[in-house]
Amino acid sequence: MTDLILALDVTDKKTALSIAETCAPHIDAIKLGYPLILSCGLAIADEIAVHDLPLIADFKVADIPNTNRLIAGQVFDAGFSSIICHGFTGKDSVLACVETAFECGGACYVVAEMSHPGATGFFHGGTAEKIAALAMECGADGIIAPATRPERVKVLRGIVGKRKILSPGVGAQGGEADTVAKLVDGIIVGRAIYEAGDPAAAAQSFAHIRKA
Ligand code: NUP
Repeated sequence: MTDLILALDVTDKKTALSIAETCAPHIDAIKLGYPLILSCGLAIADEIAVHDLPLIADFKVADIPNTNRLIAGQVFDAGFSSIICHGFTGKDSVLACVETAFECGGACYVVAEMSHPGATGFFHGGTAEKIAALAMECGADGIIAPATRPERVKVLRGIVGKRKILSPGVGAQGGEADTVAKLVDGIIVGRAIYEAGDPAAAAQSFAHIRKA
């Protein structure tokens, strides 16, 4: 069982609501990030919440502990169930997100290694491994690891054990759902679904990884 998480990175409110509605029966969670929230405001979370799916806030929070705490508080007040933060900021900043998530009954995921080609410049050479270990030390619920590099996901799995791995990069970035789904707890898919002529059918095309 691997979750299918829709990355709803559209900027038009009507489009976002329509895609959320048609895809809802075929997905396990919806991830909202800067594109939609900056365009429509945080309150869009309320309108998307009607589908009763967990909402993940992908703000990749990366500030000092006090600011991280304030950001995470806003996210959970708005009805999100999870937050994504960066880990390179260090233990105190990550702890601020993890603790706020815990206090609010939510979850916190730490970006261990990003999925785009340029990410190798900073995340390789031991950094991703250190961040994954830090995430575990801080009690995070899991990490974000790249579907574009299954071999790296395997390495990071060795560090996080049974804690969750959510993995973006399937489809538009070249990652293969079937390969990575076996290694992770959730795949995050954006353009391959929301840019499809029929987003619901595109979401449904991942049904086998949700059952496997
Ligand atoms: O390393 C990361 N890569 C990545 O693509 C961390 C992320 N959070 N994401 C997000 O996943 C990205 O911001 C987008 O929302 C989604 C992938 O979208 P797509 O490439 O499937 O369209």
